[in-house]
Amino acid sequence: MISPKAFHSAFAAEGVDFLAGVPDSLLKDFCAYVDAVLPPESHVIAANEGTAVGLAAGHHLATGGLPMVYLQNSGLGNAVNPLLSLADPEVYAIPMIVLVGWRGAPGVKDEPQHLKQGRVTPAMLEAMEIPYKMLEGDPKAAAEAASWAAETARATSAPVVLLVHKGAFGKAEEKRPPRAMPERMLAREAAILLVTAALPAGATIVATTGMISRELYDSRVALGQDRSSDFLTVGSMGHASQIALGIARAKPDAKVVCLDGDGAALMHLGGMATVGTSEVGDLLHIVLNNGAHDSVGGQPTVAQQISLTAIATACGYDVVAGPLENEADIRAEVARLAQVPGRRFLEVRVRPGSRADLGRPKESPAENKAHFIARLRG
Ligand SMILES: Cc1ncc(C[n+]2csc(CCOP(=O)(O)OP(=O)(O)O)c2C)c(N)n1
Repeated sequence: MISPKAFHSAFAAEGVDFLAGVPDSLLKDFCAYVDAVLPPESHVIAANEGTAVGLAAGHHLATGGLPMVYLQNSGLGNAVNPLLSLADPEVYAIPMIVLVGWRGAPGVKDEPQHLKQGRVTPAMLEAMEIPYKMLEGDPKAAAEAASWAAETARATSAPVVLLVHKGAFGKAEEKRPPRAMPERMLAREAAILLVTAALPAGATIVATTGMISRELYDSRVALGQDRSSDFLTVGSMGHASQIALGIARAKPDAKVVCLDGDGAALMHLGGMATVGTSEVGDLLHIVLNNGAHDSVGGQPTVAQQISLTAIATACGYDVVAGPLENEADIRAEVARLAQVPGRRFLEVRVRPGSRADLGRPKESPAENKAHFIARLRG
């Protein structure tokens, strides 16, 4: 396996002096290592993969340095635009090394949302005319790939990609110590249970990517509750609020709720401006803010350093509440917000972390969709 420390040192020796990216489960030990050892001036956890390319480009323009961008292949789509219209040699010709976690690589068992993206990732890179090499767990090959990537990026003044297989990285040699957290802070799953219990039965829930959807599903199974009003957004991180908005616009009589994550809300923050300025009668947007990308390793987001509620207010939501942490407050506020009309926003602060035995939905996305639309369209 590749040591995150040795891998980072190999790139540092090649002159890579700035990193930006969005965390990924396959890269989580590399992400955790760089998050622990690099000072804030040389590492940024970006809002989305496209903005990471922008940050890398700005760094190169200012310093001439060679930046690295890291991302999961799910986020390649977010990065395509600035890779092709900013960094591309036919536009501004910005050298950068792009480390891509290859979920859904052919032959590797993975979740449904990763299979197509995994299968087409090399073809996407070929179509984009970006040179790439694959990285498995061999440390010697990784060191050679670092030299190849740096030389090629500089020689062509363009992005190059390293496509990283599952299990390629060993454990992070250093990790940022866990954030101090009040003992009584709610777990996300407990908050989901409180919210669903306080909502009217049959409310239409659109849940975001990662553990929020998995915990919603598991809690329904454990309680023997109907799941046909839950849409589990297994992929397309950051789009749950817009899916909910699309439903609420088309179905004014439906009680529509978005269960969002802070990383997802930040990824496409502009969506809040669209919600806040849309003529929509009934949409409750709840962000479960744990200040982390918990689903892929717990790397921090900036969501607890900013005010999501101030953003919601400024975007024009009709009613804004929170941040709340306390059980009784959350129960009462969800029950109140469920009764008032308009675009409502609630921020709930929760602790990072999940149950070790958290399951995954047994239904496929197609089955989830079939049950969901049968109920929604009646
Ligand atoms: C476009 C895209 N980028 C990255 C990922 C990988 N990913 C899946 S869940 C997740 C973190 C979500 O964080 P947040 O919304 O805060 O929810 P939490 O996991 O903390 O509950 C990431 C980065 C993805 N699925 N899609």
